[in-house]
Amino acid sequence: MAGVMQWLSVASRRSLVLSRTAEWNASGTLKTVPLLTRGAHVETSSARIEKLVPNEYDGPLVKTEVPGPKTKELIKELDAVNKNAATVQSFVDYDKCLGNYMVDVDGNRLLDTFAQISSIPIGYNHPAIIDVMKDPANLSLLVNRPALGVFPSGSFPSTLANVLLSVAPKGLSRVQTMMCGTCSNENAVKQALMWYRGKKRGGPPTQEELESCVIGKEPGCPPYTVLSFKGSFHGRTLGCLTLTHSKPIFRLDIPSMDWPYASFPRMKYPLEDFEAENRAEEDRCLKEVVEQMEKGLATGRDVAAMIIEPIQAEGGDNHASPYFFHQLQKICKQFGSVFIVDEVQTGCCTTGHFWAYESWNLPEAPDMVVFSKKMQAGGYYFKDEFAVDGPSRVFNTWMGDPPKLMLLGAVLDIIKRDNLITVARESGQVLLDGLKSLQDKYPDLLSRARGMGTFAAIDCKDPDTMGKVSRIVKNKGVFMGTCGTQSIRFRPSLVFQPHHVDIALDALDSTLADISVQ
Ligand code: PSZ
Repeated sequence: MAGVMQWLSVASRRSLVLSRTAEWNASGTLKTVPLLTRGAHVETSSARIEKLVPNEYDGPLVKTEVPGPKTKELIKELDAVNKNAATVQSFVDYDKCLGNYMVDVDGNRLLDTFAQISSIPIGYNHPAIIDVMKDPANLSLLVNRPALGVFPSGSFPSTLANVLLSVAPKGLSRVQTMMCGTCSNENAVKQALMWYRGKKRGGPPTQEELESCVIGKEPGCPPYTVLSFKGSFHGRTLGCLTLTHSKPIFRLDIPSMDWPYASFPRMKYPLEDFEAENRAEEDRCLKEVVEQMEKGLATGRDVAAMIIEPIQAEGGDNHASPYFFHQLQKICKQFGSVFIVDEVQTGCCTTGHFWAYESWNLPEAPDMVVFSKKMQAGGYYFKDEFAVDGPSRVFNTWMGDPPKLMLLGAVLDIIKRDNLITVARESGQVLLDGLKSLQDKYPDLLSRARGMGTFAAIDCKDPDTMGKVSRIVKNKGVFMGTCGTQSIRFRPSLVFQPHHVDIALDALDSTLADISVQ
């Protein structure tokens, strides 16, 4: 009964959100909110919904089993070429995708709450992005990819300043572009290590250092380390793998650096019922961090930097409180280490803040903030004092991709124009309320509903149930991601509105009902 009451209150709160949306846009047209699937059960909402992406579809449409026959055929074809196609979920007809809807080659139209592993900022084929690509004035930048370290275009400095620095974390006045999240982390960490060594050395490198470093020996290659956290994901290159501790598949068979790690808090939910336990859990983890820092100093293996995700994403959507991050920043300051925050997945508004770390209200920003995914361009912001101390210390052929910055410029305009941070907050609230109601309704199947903005997740009873949920819900027209060992996660784009949340929750509800009777 309690569950039903909560569900009703969610529904009424949801209609409040919708009617407010209608108020904002008097010219909004009446739209239906269909409840998907073969056989077409269609629900109609009386609310007037303004679609943030013009002409977006009204709902999912499932024509075949998902994955369908064409997708299965193409998986075989791809696998014959690369022998690595086992992860492919759908082949996509990108011409037909729009807004929150992904259309596959079998003609199935799925509401996409995963948005290409959390990397689509304003939906598929948003007109603002299409316009940038169609503009003939941008053509030469699109077809000539520069080696940015040596031959950038004349517009590059102003693009960095106007686009990337316009959303820079407060106090981080410098930015370095890169090509993906992993290589951004890799170079941010390298830059932090160089800074730390330079600070310790206090002058130019010695001849002995120059000679020893090229064969990977001390003193040129110092035994300094970077601390990371259990459950983390920072990328899959040789360097970043040492910092990644989520799943065996990432690290199996790869030699690794002997660098320290500490536990990341494992919070109990609902948070308000477990305040004391959760604080004790965070203190336990902080103690491990301090022990590692002290051990490093005592053994000459200084912890030069620490890297952490605001919410551990791949590792299972693990959250910690602002207190935890405040303490980490303090510890880094105390030990003279660089505090690096990996916002590759949390950045760009999805949590209801432009950068997730803003929710912690730190006395000052982290020393470095890494981005990619929804930002379209990869890279990292850093405080002036962490700048490289000479040419070619952070360098490669492309060092980024200027057209991605043009896209980001258009994305940021839309984020502002359509107030998408507020949309992420509102949709996030509806989503979390709905997940909590489902958890009350299916207590044997679901637990630990959690989220910040639309960056949300819920745990399934076991890994097998997670697999079932993701498979069945897809066949009801909604694509949902997974993370950790048994979580369903939501990573929609920023144009994911409350009426999309309704569709996703209805599909999840009906999926859980199916599983309950199995
Ligand atoms: O399996 C994989 O390699 C995956 S699945 C999702 C990711 C990687 N996420 C990428 C990611 C991230 O979530 C965080 C917090 N930091 C770094 C990365 C690496 O970014 P990419 O994949 O762009 O190199």
